[in-house]
Amino acid sequence: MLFQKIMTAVSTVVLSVTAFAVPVFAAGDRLGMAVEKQLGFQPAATEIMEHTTSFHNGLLIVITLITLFVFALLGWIILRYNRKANPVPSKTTHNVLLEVVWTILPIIILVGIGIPSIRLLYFQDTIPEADVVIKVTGHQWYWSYEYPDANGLAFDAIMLPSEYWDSDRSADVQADRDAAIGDIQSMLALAEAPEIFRLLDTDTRLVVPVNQNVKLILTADDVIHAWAIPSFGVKLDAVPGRINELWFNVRETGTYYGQCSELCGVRHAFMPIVVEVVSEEDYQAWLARAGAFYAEASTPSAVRVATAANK
Ligand SMILES: [Cu+2]
Repeated sequence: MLFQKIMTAVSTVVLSVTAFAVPVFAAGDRLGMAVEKQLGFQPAATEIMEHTTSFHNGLLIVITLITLFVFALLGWIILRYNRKANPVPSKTTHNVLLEVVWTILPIIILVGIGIPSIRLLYFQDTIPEADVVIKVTGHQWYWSYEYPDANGLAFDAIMLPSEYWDSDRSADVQADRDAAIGDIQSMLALAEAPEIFRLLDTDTRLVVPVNQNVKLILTADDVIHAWAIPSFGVKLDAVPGRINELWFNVRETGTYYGQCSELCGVRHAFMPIVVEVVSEEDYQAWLARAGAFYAEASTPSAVRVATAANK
């Protein structure tokens, strides 16, 4: 029968699409960034993202079943009750049982979705005891970071210019590019020069220790920005004159990328976020190096004045 053939075809298509979307894809050896031909989310680097991914996958099954059910009902009505197949229509207007079922069933489904959803929201929103606190400020169009517990260590993170990737770049640009890579390498004490990515890499990186609770205090100094790292499962607005908080605890060392996620002006797309997650020893060593390296360069003037007044 034609109807059955159509339904089989449709369910095959929907199910195969779902089957592709459900697994958490391993992104090869590269953590924390989108990869070519990726389907679904980036691999989860925190417990928050792990819960978010499995909640998403569960919901996908629910909405697929509902869609198939509604589609089947539509098909059934179109084929079984068209004018040719059913020339004398029924005059029925009410069916108490049916009406009770189609009210109660959606309520049960919504409550079933709502409970894990609210549980996840609270898990994200409840900030645990923080091991590291960092203040993040959004600007048009870059991010700046302050480590209040590290003698006012503060620096800006500005996107590396796209011309670094031009195939016909001049010797000057190449020299700048090499210097930028060299700075990242020496700040992080990497054995090899890091690979850099156009529109994603910044001149400095936010550095945090692995397996520790990191709390970010977010604000902005001009318009609303949003600080987001997909593989951490965090995305929060940075609002001028307000303080927002988020937390994450990353399980694996590596480089993780994100971008400003609130339309904030013409260069909104050009204020990426790079987080380097390192071991506790590397973190302490970085703090010592960064303290000296960034001290004069970018300590906010208010901190410099306060420090000078205390001397
Ligand atoms: Cu922004």
